[in-house]
Amino acid sequence: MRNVEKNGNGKRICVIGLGYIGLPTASMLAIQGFDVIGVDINKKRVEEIKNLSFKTKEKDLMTLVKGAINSGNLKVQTKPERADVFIICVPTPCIENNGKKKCDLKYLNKAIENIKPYLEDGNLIIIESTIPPGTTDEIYKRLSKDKKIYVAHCPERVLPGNILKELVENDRVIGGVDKKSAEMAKDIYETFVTGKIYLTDAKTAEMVKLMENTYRDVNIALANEFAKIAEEIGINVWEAINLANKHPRVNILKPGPGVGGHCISIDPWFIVEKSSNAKLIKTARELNDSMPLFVVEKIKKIIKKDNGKIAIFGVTYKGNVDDTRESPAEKVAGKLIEDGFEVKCYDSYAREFKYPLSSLDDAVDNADIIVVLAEHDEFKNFDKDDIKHISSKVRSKIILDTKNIINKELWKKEGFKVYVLGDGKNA
Ligand code: SAJ
Repeated sequence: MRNVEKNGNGKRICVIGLGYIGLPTASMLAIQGFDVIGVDINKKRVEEIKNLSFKTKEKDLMTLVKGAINSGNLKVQTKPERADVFIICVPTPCIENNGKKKCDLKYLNKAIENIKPYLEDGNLIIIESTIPPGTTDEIYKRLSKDKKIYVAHCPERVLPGNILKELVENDRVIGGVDKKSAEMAKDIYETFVTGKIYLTDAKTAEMVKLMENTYRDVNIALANEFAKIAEEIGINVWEAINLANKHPRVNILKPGPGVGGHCISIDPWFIVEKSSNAKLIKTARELNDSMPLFVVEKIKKIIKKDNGKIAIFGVTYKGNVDDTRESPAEKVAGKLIEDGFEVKCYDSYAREFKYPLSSLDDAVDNADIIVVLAEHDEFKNFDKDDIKHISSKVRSKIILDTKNIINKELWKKEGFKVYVLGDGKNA
């Protein structure tokens, strides 16, 4: 017997795609009392959710999913069912076609085809996946030929690593193909979102989402360009950014080995795809993509040789997550291997990586340099004994920190030469 509480009003919601957005959203709705069908075409994923054996570094996600399943309100399966609302949370990756990057809508289109047989008059479809401006209207045109349906775009905004808190607390933007669609979607989100909910049209909502991630990408590109300039003119970019940020209207983000993940490194291309005016956006994207090679050049300048062993610390796309998609570490490691270096990667957070992962001891054994590429707490918290142990294994006591996170004094005390990306030491 399903436990349908007041918020659910007996409504059935089918959530398509149980990834890092779909699963928490489906669980949250189930906890609110909606009758939720979570759908994923990946059988293994469905089984892992059912028996709570999926892996996650996301705080409290397991507890939420467990609560949703135990409430009896969340069913997970590989096929959709008839429902009042369909929420689509499938990936929309970037593909390259004739040298041009564009959004690949194949999973979204497949999801639409899969729900089509179950659609009934009065149903609402909400697209959470990130999409180029105009996509929601096109989907509406396609589907409204034979059914009276409502369609809205409600882009997800949560930060991996802090998903559950942001899912509830962040403001949301909902764009409808018409006013009624936007209002119907608001009724759903309002049951668990404590932030404000703003209504607009679908194309504006699509663009807002892309603008948010593009703003961050361009800001990081500026920080990365400053890091390159700092290396050239011989100043420390971290100190300079810190001082510039003391200005009340300046907030420069942090430089690093590049921008990874499946959002910020991809979404700006969906604007470039639609507009020939997107020149700054394209340049920023290319600049961020150039950072892994810049790191490789810095490594070579520091160790002053074209061979040897490199120990990479951290291969995920950012700190304290297990996701390695679009990770700058993949490009850094790939280029070093191509150039003839022996590369060993250590990361206790990563789930899987393109190159084999090693134990800490194997990674640092006889290494000519340690290169930190992700800001995991583990690397920040290495104590005197950890560093002493590492120090006893390496060939050369050199560390390059591309994230400016390690306890430099402790490493120096153990005899390490410490370099930071953008420190201007190789000017
Ligand atoms: N990074 C830097 N310097 C910085 C900040 C980040 O180099 O100062 C790098 C990170 O190391 C990482 C990449 O940028 O490689 C992206 O990390 P992130 O933490 O900035 O963002 P994501 O990709 O994890 O999540 C973003 C968020 N968007 C914004 O903050 C505007 C999140 O709210 C979105 O929901 C998410 O994209 C998404 O799914 O679109």
